[in-house]
Amino acid sequence: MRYGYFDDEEREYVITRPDTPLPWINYLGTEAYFGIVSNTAGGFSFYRDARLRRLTRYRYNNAPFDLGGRYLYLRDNDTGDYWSPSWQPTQSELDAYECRHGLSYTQINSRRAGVEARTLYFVPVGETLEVWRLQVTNHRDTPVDLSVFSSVEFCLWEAQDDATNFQRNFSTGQVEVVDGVIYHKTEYRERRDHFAYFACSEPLAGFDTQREAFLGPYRGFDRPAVVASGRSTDSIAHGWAPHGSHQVHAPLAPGETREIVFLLGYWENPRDAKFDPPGSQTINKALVRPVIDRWLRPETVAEGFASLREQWGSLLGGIQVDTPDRDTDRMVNIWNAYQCLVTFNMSRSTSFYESGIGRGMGFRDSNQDLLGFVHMIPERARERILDIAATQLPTGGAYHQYQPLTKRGNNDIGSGFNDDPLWLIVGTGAYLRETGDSSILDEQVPYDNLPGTETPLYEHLQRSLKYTLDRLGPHSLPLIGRADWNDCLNLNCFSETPGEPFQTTENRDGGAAESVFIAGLFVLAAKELANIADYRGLGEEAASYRTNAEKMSGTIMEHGWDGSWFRRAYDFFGAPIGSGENEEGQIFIEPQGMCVLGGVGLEDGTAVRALNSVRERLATEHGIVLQQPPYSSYRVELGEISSYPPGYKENAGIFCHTNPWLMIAEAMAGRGDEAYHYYRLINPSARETISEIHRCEPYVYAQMIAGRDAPTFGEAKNSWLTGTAAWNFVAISQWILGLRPGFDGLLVDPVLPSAWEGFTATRRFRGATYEITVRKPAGVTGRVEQLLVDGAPVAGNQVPLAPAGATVRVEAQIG
Ligand code: BGC
Ligand code: IFM
Repeated sequence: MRYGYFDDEEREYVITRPDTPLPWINYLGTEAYFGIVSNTAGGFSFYRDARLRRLTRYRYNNAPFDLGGRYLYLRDNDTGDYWSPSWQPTQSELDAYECRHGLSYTQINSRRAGVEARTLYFVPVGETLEVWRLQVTNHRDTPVDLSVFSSVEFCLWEAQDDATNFQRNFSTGQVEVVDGVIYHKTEYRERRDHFAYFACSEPLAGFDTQREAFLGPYRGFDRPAVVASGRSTDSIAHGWAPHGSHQVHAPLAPGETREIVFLLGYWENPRDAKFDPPGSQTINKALVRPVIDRWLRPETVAEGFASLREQWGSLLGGIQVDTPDRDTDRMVNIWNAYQCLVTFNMSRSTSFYESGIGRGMGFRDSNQDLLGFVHMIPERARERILDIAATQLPTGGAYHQYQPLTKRGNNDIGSGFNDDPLWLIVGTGAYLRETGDSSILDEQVPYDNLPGTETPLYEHLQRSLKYTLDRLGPHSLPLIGRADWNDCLNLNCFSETPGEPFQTTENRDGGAAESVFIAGLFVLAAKELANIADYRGLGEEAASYRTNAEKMSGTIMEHGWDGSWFRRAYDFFGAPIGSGENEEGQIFIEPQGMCVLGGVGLEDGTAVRALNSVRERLATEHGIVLQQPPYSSYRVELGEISSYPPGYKENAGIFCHTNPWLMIAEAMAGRGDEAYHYYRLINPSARETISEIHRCEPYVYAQMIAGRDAPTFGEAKNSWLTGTAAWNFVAISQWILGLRPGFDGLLVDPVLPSAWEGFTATRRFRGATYEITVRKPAGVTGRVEQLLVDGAPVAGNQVPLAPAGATVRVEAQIG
C-alpha cells in the first residue's frame, strides 16, 4: 500500500493523505539554520545546534505522536468554522490534501469549503530564517470573510533545560512586539546576544505572545480560544510560555488569491550593539529589520525559492545515472544524495527519533557521512574533517561525539570506542580521492582543541593507526574498548555475580575483549593510509602500512576465522563471539562486511565462503539481519546488545547501515546479482508499495528494519539519520555502478546484475565532466574488458584525469 507517489520530474515525494503510518518528515535548511517539518507541518527549528539553540519547542513522543509545529489556522468569519490547512492540529476534514516534500522545502496544499491554501516552507540559502509562504484562494462564487492565524511555540533556547527546569523557566520568558514583528528575547538580557523573530507581511488585526492566552485555559492546539473566537488578545508574555501568533484579516472575493508571508528567524547582534538605546533592555533591531523587510517581499521569496531549487540542481549534477531500474535512478539522482546532505549536517543528532539533546556530532558517524557527501560540497567536507580531527586526543583516541555549536569534544560520553580513530583515515581518504587536495594533510590541527598541540593533519592519521597497534589483545587482535561500530556490543561490561547490574572495567580503554571488526577496519584503513602516504611520495612509509595490513589480515585468518565465516570478537574472558561454538549470536554481519572490504580472504576464496554464509544464515526478504540466532535473554557480559528483544536493533534487527558493506563485498567478489539483490531489498523506493509494513518514509533510508525474529518483521524505524545513507550511496554508485574516485583518475569498474544491458551516467570529477556509457550483453556478468576515453582505448579500468572544464566521453564494454 502507498500513501503517495514520487514526482521524479519535480524531485518531490507527494504524500496524498495526512494520516501516514508515522510522521513522514523533511528537513529545512542546508547550512546553519535548520528545521524538521512533517507532512502535517509538525516539527521545530534550530540554529546550528538542536540542543543549545532551539528556536521552537517540540514535545517528543507525544500523543498524537507528532504535535506542535509551524501551524496556520484559517477561519471563515461568517460561519465560525476554522481549520488547519495542514490537517494537524485541528484534524478537520479536508476536501483535498497533498504534501510535497522537496529538497530542503515542503509545500502543503489543501482545500476545504472552497478555500484553497498552499503553504510553502523553506530556508533561503545563506539566511538564518525560514519562510512560510501562504497562498489562499477563494474558489467559491461568493466572497469569503477569512481570518488567518499563525502559531509557533518558542523554546527557551537550551532544549534540555527548556524541557526540565520549569521552576526557573516559567519566570524568564520575555518578548517585544514592535511594528508587527514578534521578538522572542528570553535570556537576551544576560550573556546572550541572540533572539528569534516572527514576522508577517500583512498588517496585523491582532497578535498573541502568551501561549495560554492564545489557547485558553485547558485547551490545546486543536482548538485555540483565539481562533475559535476570531479575536487575538494582543497578549505580552511575562514568563510562562512565550508564543508567536499573528492574526490577519483576509477577505477574499470569488476567485481571488492572496499571498501572505510569515518569517521565523534567528539573529545575533554584536555584543556592543545589543540594546537600543544602549543600556536599555530593548533589543536593537537596526540590523535585523532590513533583513526582515527584504524577506517579507513576495519577489524576494520567489527568487529565494528559485535559487534554492537551482542550488539543489547543481549539487545533484555531481552524479546523475540512467539505469534499467527506476528505484535505483531516483535514489542515486535525488533522494539518497539528499539524505547524505542531511546526515552530513545532522550526524545522528536531530530527527523524529533523535531529540537533538542526547547526541552531538559522532566521530565515527561524521567520518562515514563524508563518504556520501564529499562530492557535493568538498569545501564543507574539508572543514568537517579538520573540525573532527581537532577533537582527537593526543593518544590518537577520540571523543565519541562533539557539540556542533562549540565544536568541542563531549565529556559526558568521552572516548574509548576503539574503532573511532580509524574512521578519520577512511573519511580523509575519501576527501583526497574526490578532490586530490593534498594540502589538507599539511593543515595544522590541534588535539582536543588545545592551542599549542597542533600537528599536521597527516600526523593525526598516523596516530589513528598507531592507536590500534598500541592496543592489541591476547590474540593480537585490536582491543574493542567500550564498543566498536556496534555500540551495543559491550564486552568489557561484566559482573562478578551473574544477574548483577552492569559494571565497566576500570580501564575503559583497555579491558581484554577484542574485535575482529576493528581488525578488518584496520586493514582497510592501513591500506588507505598507505595510499595516502604514496600520494605524498612517502613510499617507504606506505610499505610499512601495507605490512601492518598484511600482518593484521594474517591474524584475522588465524584467530578471527571460524571455518565458514569471520568471528565477531573475543569477550573479556577470551571466549569467541560470533562463532559456531556459541549457542546464540553465532554469526554477525559486521566482520563479514568489513573484513572483505579490507580485502581479507578475497584472493583465496575465504571471502566468498563468508559471503555465502551471510546469504544462508542472515539474508531475509527485508534485508540482512545483524546476527543469528538472536540473544534470547539479557547477558551482562555482552552488554546492551542483549537488552533488545530478538529482531530489534543490534539484536538481530536489519541494521541497514551494515547492508551496503555486504553489497560492496559482493561487488568486490564480482557477484553483481547478489550485490544488487541486497541493494533492492532495503532501497526505500523499492519498498514504497509495502508502506503499510515498512511504515517509515519511502524516500529515505531508516536505521533499522525489524528482523525476522521480531513480531513486526519488515517494519522500519529511526528514519533519516543513519550511516545507511552514505554507505548505500557508495555501494550503488562506486561499486555496483562502479564509478569510483581514485587518487589519480576515475575508476570505471561496474559489477552489474546479469539482466542489465548497461547504463549511462554523468559524473563530475575534479572539475571535469565524464559522460559515461557502460554496455554489457544481457545475461552476462563480468568486469570491464574495454575502455574507450574520447574514442581511444585505455588499458585497465581507470579514466585518467582530464583538465578542469573538460567534457570526457567514456565508453566501457563489460564482457
Ligand atoms: C542504540 C544504538 C546507539 C547507541 C548510542 C543504543 O541504545 O541502540 O543504536 O548507537 O545507543 O550510544
Ligand atoms: O555505529 C553506530 C552508530 O555510531 C550510531 N548508531 C548505531 C550504530 C550501531 O550501533
